[in-house]
Amino acid sequence: MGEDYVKMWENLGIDLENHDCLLKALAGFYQQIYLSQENRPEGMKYFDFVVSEAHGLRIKELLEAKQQGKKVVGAFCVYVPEEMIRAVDGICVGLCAGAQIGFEEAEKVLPKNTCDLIKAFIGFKLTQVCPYTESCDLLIGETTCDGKKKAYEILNKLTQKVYVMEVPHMKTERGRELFLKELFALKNKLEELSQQTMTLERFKEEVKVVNEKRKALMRLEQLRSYDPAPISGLDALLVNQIAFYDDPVRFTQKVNELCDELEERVKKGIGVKPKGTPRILITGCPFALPNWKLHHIIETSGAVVVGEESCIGRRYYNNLVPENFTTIEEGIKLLAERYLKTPCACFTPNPERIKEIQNMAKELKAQGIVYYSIQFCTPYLFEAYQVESAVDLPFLRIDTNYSTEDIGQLKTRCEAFIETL
Ligand code: BJ8
Repeated sequence: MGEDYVKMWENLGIDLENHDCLLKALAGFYQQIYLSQENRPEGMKYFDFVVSEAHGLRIKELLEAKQQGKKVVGAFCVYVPEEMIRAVDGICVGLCAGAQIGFEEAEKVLPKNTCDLIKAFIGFKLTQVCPYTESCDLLIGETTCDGKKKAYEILNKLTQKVYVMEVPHMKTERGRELFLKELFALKNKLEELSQQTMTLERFKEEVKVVNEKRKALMRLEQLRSYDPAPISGLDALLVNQIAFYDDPVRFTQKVNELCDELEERVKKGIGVKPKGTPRILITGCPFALPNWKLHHIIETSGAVVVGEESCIGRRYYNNLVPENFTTIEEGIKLLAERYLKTPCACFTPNPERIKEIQNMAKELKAQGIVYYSIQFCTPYLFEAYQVESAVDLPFLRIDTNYSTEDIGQLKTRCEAFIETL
């Protein structure tokens, strides 16, 4: 990344020394994990570029937009509706973190038995390494799991920028009413922040923009159903991760271009791995950027990952918001319905998730399921039992964290599992 960004990072309050370590580590991992893959689609070049400029050009764009009066809003969960943020001229960025940075500092303020996703976003803040967090005018938290809920109190103490929306834990009539009221309250908060009143026209426009992004991601997923798989799980994961940072219109266009190329590959029978390579569906916790560990292990152990039942995956792009509403109230109601279809393990009961896994396994012709939970993530660890009893495929549970220490052991387990498929 160019020298000219240093001033920008300094102005944002980034700790340049810590940040430099992060960028160097990231570049090394990227080279080793991504650029060493064979037969990657040409269309991945754009996403490589986005990664290389994630802390540079994209931050510059955000800061320029802020100068024009736009607000940058950070979110940690796919229950936060980006359509509403965009409808008041805001820019939504995902802030979940997928690297073991600042854990020593984080463990001074969080219990040690907190999941790494939470430790990472608190650690990133405490060590001042995330230009996205530092660019945000508002951070939207949500009442999903206990760890996140309580961590937002600490994050607010550190930033004074956190707004928490209440997400129910049951999809009952009362739960739905609560969520709808929360979306109306969020609308007020966003209007107050942006000093703009949401208009019907703009809201409809942004619903369409986000729908188009979700459609493109679903198109990409469907292309992974072919054998040989035209794209690696690692590359598809990267596209899904970038969905939370990039400009949505540009991103959608690039995903569609990539899909055009993949369709050509499918027609010609070109794949990233030979036909007949064992196919894995991953289900579980989200893979925040740059968490590529499990995909890398699986794909260097003789299999290909063909889908993710995850928030960095189908939970994010499945289900669209109908676009034919005629009032803002009606639109928010449709938005609430769409978001409440997301089958997060923080809900009880959560039978929709099992159905989704079964559908995905069938549609993507998966031969085995890898159940991924981040250590100490109670909701997903608990749900493993229900999922395992309901699916009719070989099943491997992986309970891990962001460290590299268990890679050898996980690789041995994955190889043994894949051999049985
Ligand atoms: S909709 S999965 S993004 S809450 S891994 S922090 S659950 S202890 S991330 Fe999530 Fe929204 Fe649900 Fe998706 Fe807690 Fe588990 Fe940690 Fe987690």
